[in-house]
Amino acid sequence: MTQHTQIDHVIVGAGFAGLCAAIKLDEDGERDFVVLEKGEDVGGTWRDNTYPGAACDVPSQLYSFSFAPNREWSRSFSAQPEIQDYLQRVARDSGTLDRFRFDTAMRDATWDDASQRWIVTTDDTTYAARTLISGTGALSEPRLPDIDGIDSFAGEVFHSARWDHDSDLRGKRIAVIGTGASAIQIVPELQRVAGELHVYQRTAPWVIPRHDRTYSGLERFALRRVPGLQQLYRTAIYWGRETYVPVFTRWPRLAAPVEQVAKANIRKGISDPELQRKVTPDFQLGCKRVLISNAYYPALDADNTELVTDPISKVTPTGIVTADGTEREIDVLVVATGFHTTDMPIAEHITGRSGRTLAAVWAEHGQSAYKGTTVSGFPNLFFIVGPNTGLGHSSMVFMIESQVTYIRKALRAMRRNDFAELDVRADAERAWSEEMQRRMEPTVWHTGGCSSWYLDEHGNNTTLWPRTTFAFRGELASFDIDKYDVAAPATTHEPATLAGSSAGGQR
Ligand code: N01
Repeated sequence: MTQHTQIDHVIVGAGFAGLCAAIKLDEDGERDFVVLEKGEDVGGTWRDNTYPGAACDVPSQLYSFSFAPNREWSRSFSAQPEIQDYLQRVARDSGTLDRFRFDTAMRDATWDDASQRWIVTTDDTTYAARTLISGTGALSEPRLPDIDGIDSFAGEVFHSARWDHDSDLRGKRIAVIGTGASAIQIVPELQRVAGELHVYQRTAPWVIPRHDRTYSGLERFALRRVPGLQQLYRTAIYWGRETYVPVFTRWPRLAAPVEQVAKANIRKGISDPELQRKVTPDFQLGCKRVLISNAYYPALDADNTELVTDPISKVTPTGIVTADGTEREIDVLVVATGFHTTDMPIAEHITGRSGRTLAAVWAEHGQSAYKGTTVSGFPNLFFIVGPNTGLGHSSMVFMIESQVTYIRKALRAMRRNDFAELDVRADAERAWSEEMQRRMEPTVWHTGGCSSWYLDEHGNNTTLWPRTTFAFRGELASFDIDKYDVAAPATTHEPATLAGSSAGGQR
């Protein structure tokens, strides 16, 4: 019989989400946990996305944990190495790294009713865990395009999130498929070194200027030394960003002046009127993520770059053929085609009380989770960055901290009341998801005339949060146990009772 390692919590993923969970659980005295991380380091998406030009499009001051402010940011929008350094530093300083297992993927997690635990397997260990906390996020599994012949390409090919740094790109003929947030950062860097650069655009994105700058020595000194200054700066940026919410969710037409700014950005960066026309979006700003760059349009306008808007019909061993029959020969193919966002891969590996995987459950109506965190029939499973928690306008770190607060309160309720199980009620989860979809109706993500990774195959937006981030924080500020079925440890054969309250159903 397999030996099970008894443990309180298994946390999956060591990016911002998993790291935050580990630190805060540790702070609460919940020290019996392991963090399973398939990569070799902390950082998650910031460890994986090392492509040239990788940087954050959320201002640096907002892009850190509230409990671990970074006094060292060198510029207003940080580049990937600085963010990765920050995460490594926070992890080191937290004193929790002894419980991180790197190069260790979670294979499967199955709820076991008899022991009231998650049986979690890795290649070499089987854990029996009281709770399972997923911090794998929505942008971790690259989505490769389903293009005829792509496997036959004989040159080098890699996804933006799996950059091959051994590849010498100087003077090469390079193709980039995609014009999303990753591609617009990559293209200017490649244009500088490539012999020829072909950018394959399916949909032109909105790109506004990037107001990025290096902090002066005086600013850095002041941010480090003047009490409260950094917090003030952060707060000002936070509230500035929140003003986008009513525009995206209620009155998308208010974004018209920003569209004019974006069009001016096109005219500034591109001289050729035909190219200007090709890069002008045909949907409302905000429907897809609004991108920021000063370098993208000039790179497209450069002599060694061609923007290809004819659809790709196939890839051959030597190049890419478009619908008009033209074949462009290339040496390197960069696939910047995004991630599995509405079909979280971890869901295939989690089996709940009914014996069905989460992927099978979600396949029926699309992914959903109560408050983006808990799923009915999957007791003691908590998501961080779960369904409908994504943002287009502000920092995910704020959402992550809000969810971790909710999880901590759930764990405290379990300890206080000696509950072995918390299972969100199906009606509560359904009502939450229906409210999400009702709130989505007037948003630009539905009405803006684009197709985006925010929407699933049913046309539902199961990725973004449709309200302010402070509303999210408010919703998750306390643990609403009345929305949960609870159960006492089976060995006691006693029904669970809630200390000081009659709320909450019992199994
Ligand atoms: O991916 P995307 P990404 N044939 O899905 C195209 C975050 N991020 O990696 O628009 C041809 O946005 C697709 O075309 P279309 C951020 O949240 C943050 O760029 O679907 N083209 C699109 O142009 C972002 O939203 C930062 O018509 C195909 C592109 O590929 C998320 O990551 C930086 C295709 C995919 O764009 C994902 O961004 C970078 C096909 N078969 C990323 N399939 C920060 O700065 C897809 N495309 C924080």
